[in-house]
Amino acid sequence: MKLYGTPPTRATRPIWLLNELEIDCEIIPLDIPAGEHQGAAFLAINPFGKAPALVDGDLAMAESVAIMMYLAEAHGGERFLPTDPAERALMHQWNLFLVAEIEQPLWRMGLHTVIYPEAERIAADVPLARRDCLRMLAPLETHLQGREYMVGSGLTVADFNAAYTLDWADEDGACWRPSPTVAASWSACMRGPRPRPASPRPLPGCMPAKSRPAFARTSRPSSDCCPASDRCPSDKHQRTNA
Ligand SMILES: N[C@@H](CCC(=O)N[C@@H](CS)C(=O)NCC(=O)O)C(=O)O
Repeated sequence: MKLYGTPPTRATRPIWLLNELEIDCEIIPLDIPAGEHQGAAFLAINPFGKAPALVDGDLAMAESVAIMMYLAEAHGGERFLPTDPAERALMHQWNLFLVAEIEQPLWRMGLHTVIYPEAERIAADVPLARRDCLRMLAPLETHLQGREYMVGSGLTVADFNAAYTLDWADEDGACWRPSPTVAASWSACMRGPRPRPASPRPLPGCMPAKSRPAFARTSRPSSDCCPASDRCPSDKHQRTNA
């Protein structure tokens, strides 16, 4: 089995699960700043031209959360998967919610602060994306009140996805800090036997590289919000990897 992509990209999601499930897999770095993900060799594996991608026998697939699900289902002995159909459905719901409703506005913030060429950035989209993200973080926080896990009574794929995505929100200028409830749920993942994979090198304009064992911070007042320019992902990388 081969997984293309390394932390801090979204490859972190499946790599974390590979580690937790102790699945033997070759991790193949992709030089995204050099455009390796757009080269013919990688496009033959993942026509989307993005990291991560997984190759397992005849299967070649993309999408970080879909890869996590495949790993848990095909190689994980049903670990991190609810057996109850209703709980499994809710795990899917939260996985899609995290990617569509939390990650997407975070990605918009990243695109329009550091990733797009400066001339193509739309500064006005950054506060809109931040607002959209905060609006969706609120029901997630409510959901976690009194719960240790996203779904049911144990860790599932959705918890690892949430820990990764919420760490990004915490890092990336959404002006959000995890409440103690979220922190408790999140730290269940971070405390797992296998720590979140750390970045081997900085990758400007992608993900926060920081790997932290636990979170105990409370929400900050909005007046404490930093301007996006002061909290861009690449800036974080510089500081994290310094
Ligand atoms: N929805 C995809 C997003 C993949 C994605 O955008 N990956 C980034 C790295 S974190 C990438 O390869 N970017 C290069 C590009 O967009 O050209 C997933 O979750 O796997």
